[in-house]
Amino acid sequence: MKQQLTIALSKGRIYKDTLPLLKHAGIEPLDDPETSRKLILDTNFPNIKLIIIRATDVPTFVEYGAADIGVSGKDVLLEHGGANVYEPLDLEIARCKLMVAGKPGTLGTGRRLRIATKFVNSAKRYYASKGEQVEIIKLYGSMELAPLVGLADAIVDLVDTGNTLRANGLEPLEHIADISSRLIVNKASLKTKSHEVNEFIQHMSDAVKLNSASRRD
Ligand code: PRT
Ligand code: MG
Repeated sequence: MKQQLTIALSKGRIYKDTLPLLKHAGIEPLDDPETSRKLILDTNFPNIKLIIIRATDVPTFVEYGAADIGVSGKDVLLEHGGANVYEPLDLEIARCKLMVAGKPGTLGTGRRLRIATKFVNSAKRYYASKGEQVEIIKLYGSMELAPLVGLADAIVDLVDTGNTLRANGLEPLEHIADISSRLIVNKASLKTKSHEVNEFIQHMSDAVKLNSASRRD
């Protein structure tokens, strides 16, 4: 008898990029979270379920064992701080960069900067590591607006193509971290469901290798 596995995913780019990896492991959800309102999705494996939650909640569900496994952006893990979970695999999906961005010429004025971000902990850590005093303002979205309306001098945000910054007359100023999504695993599940969990990690690891090989072609 196979043990139950619950896998936590967020809608949007993480779901979209995780789906082909799951498919390589032979796992296919029986519903589409983008159109269905269901929060628990059955798969073609009776012992595997997907739960669909906010990206920032994934480490919490996995830490408390409400999900055995999750897929979480490194930005979320860094910001969450020491989520007590294993992080066995870089899935190399949903890649982007955590950056400081602002209007051209924002930096180097010697003035104490005001930084708007939803990544408060990561921003604090970054400026502390540089020994730079800044004032941080917590926002929950639309960070790009802050420098345009004088709320902040610069922002700390995720950048992928840079289109969002450009469209708002901003540019990347400093690189903080490369980001990709990670597989995270509940510590107890790794022991009590070790066969199922390790088999899943192995399948995903094979799928990542295939994915990166096909990117190089
Ligand atoms: O949207 P919601 O509030 O529900 O949650 P979320 O924003 O955490 O989720 P989602 O699905 O938007 O992002 C999930 C994960 O995808 C993030 O945690 C990152 O690890 C990863 N990821 C990869 C990104 C991006 N690329 C990205 N470009 N997350 C967000 N963006 C945003 C960025 O914040 C900015 O607004 O896209 C915009 C910039 O994109 P470019 O291409 O214009 O540079
Ligand atoms: Mg978003």
